[in-house]
Amino acid sequence: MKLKNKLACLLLLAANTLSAQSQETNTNLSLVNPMKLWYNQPAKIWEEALPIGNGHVGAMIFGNPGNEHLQLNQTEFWAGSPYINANPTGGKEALRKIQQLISDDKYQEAQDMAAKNFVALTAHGMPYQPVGDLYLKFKGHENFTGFKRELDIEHAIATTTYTSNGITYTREQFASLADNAIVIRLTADKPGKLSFTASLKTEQKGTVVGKGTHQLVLSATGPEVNGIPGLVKVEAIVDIKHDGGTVALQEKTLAIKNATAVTIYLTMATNFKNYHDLSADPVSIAADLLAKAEKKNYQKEKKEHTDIFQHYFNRVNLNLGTSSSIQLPTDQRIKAFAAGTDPQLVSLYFQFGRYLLISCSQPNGQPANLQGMWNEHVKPPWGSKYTTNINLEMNYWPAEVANLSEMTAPLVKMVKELSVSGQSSAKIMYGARGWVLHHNTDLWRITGAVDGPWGVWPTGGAWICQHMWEKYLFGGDKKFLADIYPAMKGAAEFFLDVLYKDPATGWWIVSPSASPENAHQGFSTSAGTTMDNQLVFSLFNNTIRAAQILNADKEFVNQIKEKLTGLAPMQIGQYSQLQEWLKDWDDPKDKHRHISHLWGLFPGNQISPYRKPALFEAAKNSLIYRGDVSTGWSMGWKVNCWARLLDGNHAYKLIADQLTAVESNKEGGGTYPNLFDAHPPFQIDGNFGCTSGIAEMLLQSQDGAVHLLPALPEKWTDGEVTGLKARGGFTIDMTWKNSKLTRLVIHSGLGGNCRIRSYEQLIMTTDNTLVKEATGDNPNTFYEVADIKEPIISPKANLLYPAPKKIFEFDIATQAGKELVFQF
Ligand code: FUC
Repeated sequence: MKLKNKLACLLLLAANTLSAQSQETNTNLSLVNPMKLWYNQPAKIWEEALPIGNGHVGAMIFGNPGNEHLQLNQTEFWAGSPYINANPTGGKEALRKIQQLISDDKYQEAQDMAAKNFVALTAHGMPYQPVGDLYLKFKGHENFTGFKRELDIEHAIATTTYTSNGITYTREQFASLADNAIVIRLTADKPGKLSFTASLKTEQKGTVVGKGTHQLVLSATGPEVNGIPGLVKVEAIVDIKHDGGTVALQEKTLAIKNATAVTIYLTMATNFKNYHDLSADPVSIAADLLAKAEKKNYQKEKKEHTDIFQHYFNRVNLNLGTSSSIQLPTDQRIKAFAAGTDPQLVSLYFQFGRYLLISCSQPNGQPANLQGMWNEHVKPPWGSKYTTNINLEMNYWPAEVANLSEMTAPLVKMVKELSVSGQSSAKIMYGARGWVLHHNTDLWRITGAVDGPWGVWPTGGAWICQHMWEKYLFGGDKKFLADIYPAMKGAAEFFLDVLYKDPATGWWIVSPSASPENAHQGFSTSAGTTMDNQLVFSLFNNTIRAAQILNADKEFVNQIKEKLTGLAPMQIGQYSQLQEWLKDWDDPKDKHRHISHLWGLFPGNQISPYRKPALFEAAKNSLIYRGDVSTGWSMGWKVNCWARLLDGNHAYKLIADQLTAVESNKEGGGTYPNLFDAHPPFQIDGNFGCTSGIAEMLLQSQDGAVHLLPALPEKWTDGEVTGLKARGGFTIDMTWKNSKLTRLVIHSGLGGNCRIRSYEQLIMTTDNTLVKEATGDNPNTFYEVADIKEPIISPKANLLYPAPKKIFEFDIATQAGKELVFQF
């Protein structure tokens, strides 16, 4: 009570004065921090082009005055057709033999057998496909001045302007969130000066034909791959609306002459209904979409699109400081970032991650794939599909904390689908109940093992179920929990059936498996890897808690509890590292891009400085051994890990590593001129991973409290963030000056206790009654933390147990729908 009274003294503003204040802040922010990617020249390569998308259709825009190029995608257009890929030669007998071979340390034989009996006969999954390209040719516009192209990520509109022959031309493009169409508006600043031709091309098996006087229609079918027939049909329609002038069809080209303004509508649709049904009619869907979009005039369409986009985008503002660097084009800013004078590039990169998620992951669409939704290749890197041993999950790391929860809708749908399609792999390959997912899936929701023995990793289901549980922790929606619980239960059921009792230790482990894509002594195949132990531990815990909240399955819960207590604990090895494998095989010189054993640090919540500090120290040692510079997504993951290790300067260093300019696929990991992440090649996970990492530096809530500014780097002395989300249904705004928190707003969505944690030096208060030692327990069940087992520590380890930074915590009672404002 005493604490609360003291806190009440700090309460400065009543809730109803708040909205006026935040609005003022927002306006200021957008003035000093324009959310634009811009360039002084057209894109020469795809990685310079600018992405637009609405979760269904998308384009990469090159902005070339003489020959505009929009590379087109539709998220349901993939190779192949419905299939399952569980290797039928697997099964219980092969499984027992492989498990025995691993227990006998016969890894070569075990791996050979796993490859033969468990890897799919179709070898890989099906690749995501490009639909084609729209070209707009403007004769005589090869010579131009005053060129600028930009992507305004606050309005989700791409614009190109230039002057040619004394006329200024403007092109505006967006993938409408209001109607499922790409809309292109071309204008000239003098009447009748707009003349060009429009054509469609495709590398796919198909045709382009003209229709009437002002339409082009592309009809194509996806390719067959590895014996799976290509049966996805796509239809794209281009329709021209013009103010003044004429339009005529010349074979397969539309010729527009002497117009003043032209609006091009482009719709795309497929025959895909769901992962086992291709009975939709792309022709009528594409035509209906077109008719619907064209009912509105351009300005109305644009406004509706922007309004929907901003409903999501405007929830979060981030200001980490301003500098004159914003006067430079984006490609030059990336090159200059290492100089350390452009804090706004970090906020731009953060918001670009949010822009990308809104643009490529929408309800009723497909989840963001390895390239989000933007792919120009018929044979894309790794199939541009879904790699589930890090990449798919990383795409969704920013979704909750960066206030874009709705964007997880396609992931939730995918989990439900996998929980059905994965039953065949569980049964055929393991003779088990429930469902399993290995390290890849595609449009057809395959769940068997692919690629090679490293694909025999059956814990993908446990990982994506973690996202479902986390979604509940952030939003507190019990209906959602009840809806997704059967998928969590099925994932847990699989492990109840397949866990193997390690003869050497007596622990329940996953066998065979791998530590994603790393090898011990030259072998992928192993058992009881740390990541698997952490994943199954979380899945079991979360499923128990979900069942208890829903008052369901008491007997089942008891079964899980029994196995949970027998799972392998985390182990600290001879180099004082968190062991990656069950045995102490780690090589401190290993720089492998995956840091799978640190799953428990991030995205999991099993390693904390305030509970079992030995694990925290060992995780830190492991990360130091692994090094910083790596593939794009690996650096993105490390930003999050250093944030969780509460080292803001090291997290910032990783952001700088990730913002290293990369201009070709022959260079290392970093960032392309269009701010896309370079694995290399382009992979969108690095964008999302780093976006999440920036949020984790400012706010964490996985450890029993809402930790304010947990990993603020020295470079971000002053800043402001509004709208970040914390577990327990809280939305947090913070302002800090001279590295001290000056203002805090807690918006409570669900009510209940909010336990705030921060560093002593961060909050300017001398009121010691506020200081309360962290205990780790929390009355708010939403972010209650699981009881982690004591680690086993090698006698050779030399742990130092440095004292963690001094923190304090205080509890605040909140009311649902109310805001509390503190000024320090
Ligand atoms: C995993 C990673 C690779 C790449 C691929 C798509 O296999 O190990 O680095 O990101 O997924």
